[in-house]
Amino acid sequence: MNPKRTSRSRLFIERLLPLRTLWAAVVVVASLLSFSLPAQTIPGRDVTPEPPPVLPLQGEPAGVEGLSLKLDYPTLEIAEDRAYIPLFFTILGDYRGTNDITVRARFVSGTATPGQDFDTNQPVRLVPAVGGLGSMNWLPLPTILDEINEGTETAVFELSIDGSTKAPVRMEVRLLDDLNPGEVGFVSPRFQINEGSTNGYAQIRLWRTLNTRDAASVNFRLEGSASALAVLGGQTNRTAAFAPGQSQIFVQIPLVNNTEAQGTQTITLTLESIEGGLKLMKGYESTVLTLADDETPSAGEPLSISRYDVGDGKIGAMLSTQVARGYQVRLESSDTGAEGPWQLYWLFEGSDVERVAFDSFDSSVMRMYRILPPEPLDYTYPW
Ligand SMILES: [Ca+2]
Ligand SMILES: [Ca+2]
Ligand SMILES: [Ca+2]
Repeated sequence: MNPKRTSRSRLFIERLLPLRTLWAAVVVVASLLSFSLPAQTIPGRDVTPEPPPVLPLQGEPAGVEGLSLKLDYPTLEIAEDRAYIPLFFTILGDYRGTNDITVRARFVSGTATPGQDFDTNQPVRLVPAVGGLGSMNWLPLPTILDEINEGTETAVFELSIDGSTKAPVRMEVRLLDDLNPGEVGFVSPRFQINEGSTNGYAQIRLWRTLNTRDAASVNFRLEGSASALAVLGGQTNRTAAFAPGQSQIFVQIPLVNNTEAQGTQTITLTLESIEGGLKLMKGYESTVLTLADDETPSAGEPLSISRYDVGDGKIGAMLSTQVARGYQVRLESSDTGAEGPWQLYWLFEGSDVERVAFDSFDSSVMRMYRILPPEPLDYTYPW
C-alpha cells in the first residue's frame, strides 16, 4: 500500500464527510418505501391492546358485520378492449375474524347489458382477512369485446360485503367503445437527447387510446430557436403515424451533429388537432425535447464521497453527483494506483436528479475516479 496515496485520499474523504447526511437520506427513503407496503400490523396496537368491546350476545367480536366499503374511484371510464372493468374499493373497519372477506358486485342500472358488454359470472372478490383491510383492492369484471360500435354505455354497480350490515356503495362506469377514435398524446412532458448521441436520432414516444385496430396519424409542430431546429433537420412540422394494432409508437427524428458549441437548447413539440379523428389527450398535447450539445460539456458538479464502517474491517462508500440532462458521467476505479488500468465502476446517467451509488470494498485497494468531459447519452429518456 502506498502511504502517500492513502493519506491524500483520506484527506479528500474527510473533507466530504458531512455528506453522510445524504446517505442517511437514502436510508430514510428506503425505509419509507418499505413502510408503504400494505403491512397491516400497526406497531403499538399489539403492545397496548384495548379491552374487547362488551357485547350483549356471545357473538364473534369485531366480525364482518361492521365492515364497510369505500370507493377509491366512484366513477370510472374504461375502454371495451381492456380486459377488465376494475371496480376499486377499500375495506374499512375493525375485523378480528380469520375467514376471507367476500366483496360482491351487482349490476344495478345503465345502458350496458350484463352478459353482452361484460361478464358477471363471478362478480366476487375474496379479500384475505390478514393484510386485505385498509388497502386498495379491486374486483375485476371481464369486458366482452365485440365488433359492433355501441358508442358509450353506462353501468352502475353496487358493491357490498357478504355478511355486513353496512350500506352497499355504488360505482358508475362509462364503457367506451374501442371502435371509436380515442385520444393521442405524448407519453412524457419532456424528452432529452444529446446531439452527439451514437444512435443518431431523438426518440419521442406517443400513445393513443380506444381504436388501436386501425391506422391513424397526427401532425405535430416543432418550435424553438433556428439553431435548435437545425439539430433536428430544420423541419417545423412532422407526422406521427400509428400502424394497425399499435397503441404506442416511437417517432425517430434524425440528429444533425454540428461542430459548434451551442449549449443546451429546448424544442417544444405540440400536437395539432384533427378534424373528426383522434382527440388530443388533455395535458399531453405538448412536450419539451431537451437537446444537449456534445461541444458544450456540462458544468461538472463535484463528485462527493463519504465513507462509513460496514464492519469486519470493510469500509463502505457513498458516491453522489449531479449530471445534467443528456449527459452521462463515468466513474472508474483502479486498484493499481493512478497509473491504471481504470475500469468502469458506475455510470451516472443525466436526468437532472442526484444519482447515488454505494458499495462496500476494501479501501486500501480501490478508489474512484470521474472522467470529464461527460459522454453523450445513447438513449432517449424516458424509455
Ligand atoms: Ca363494441
Ligand atoms: Ca456536435
Ligand atoms: Ca453543437
